[in-house]
Amino acid sequence: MDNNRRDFIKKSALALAAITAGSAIGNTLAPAKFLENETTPLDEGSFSKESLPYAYDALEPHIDKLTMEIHHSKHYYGYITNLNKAIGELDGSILGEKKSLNNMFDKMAKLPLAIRNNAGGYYNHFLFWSLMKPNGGGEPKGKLADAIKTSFGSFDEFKKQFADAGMKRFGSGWAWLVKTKEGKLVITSTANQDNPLMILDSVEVKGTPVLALDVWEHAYYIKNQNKRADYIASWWNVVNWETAEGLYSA
Ligand code: MN3
Repeated sequence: MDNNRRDFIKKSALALAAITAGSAIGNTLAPAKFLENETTPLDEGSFSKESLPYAYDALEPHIDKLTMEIHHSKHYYGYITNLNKAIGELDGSILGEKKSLNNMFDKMAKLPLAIRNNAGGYYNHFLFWSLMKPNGGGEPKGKLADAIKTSFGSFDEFKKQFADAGMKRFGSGWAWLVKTKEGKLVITSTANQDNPLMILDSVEVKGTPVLALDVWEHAYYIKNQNKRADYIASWWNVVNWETAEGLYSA
């Protein structure tokens, strides 16, 4: 187990808790519960279905209410249901007592595809919901803004490269801004529900997620049909840069 990665998940959950606790939008996403799931065995044997930290229509007009409702109440809840089922069916000796996401991501190469898809689906969406907010967008501030400028030349150039990563991901997957172990900011993408914390050969860039963009069609087809570029352009208007700054600094 890599202590940096373990620390990251703990710290990012704390950062999210601190950020959302201080926000005016109200939080029912319960990062504390997420943290608990990270640090203790799942005695109850289940990851619970958390509410969104804002209303389904709160991201309108950029992301529409029906998309958010189906995405959250059907797709996201489906990952959690199937994750719990897959954990229940797992040979206990693989994960041992620590049925945390971090332990699963660490041992992903040895775990069934159902765990990979659904643990990833659960965690990736948890980040995704937290990285959006009503009246979001604009530009990051402070250390993250400086790091983006150093790494990519300018915020506009970063946006272009990040959107490209989302556009070029063939089929379903995610675009990521990742802080590597060396502290570098790197843009990457993963297939399906894989993420940069999973120890898998197919995950090209490993590190701390700072931004997560879902480019599965279910994230945009109701409003944008097949036009992923339109969805990505809209998404910049709802980015919660405070959460991203918290993840970067954690
Ligand atoms: Mn999704």
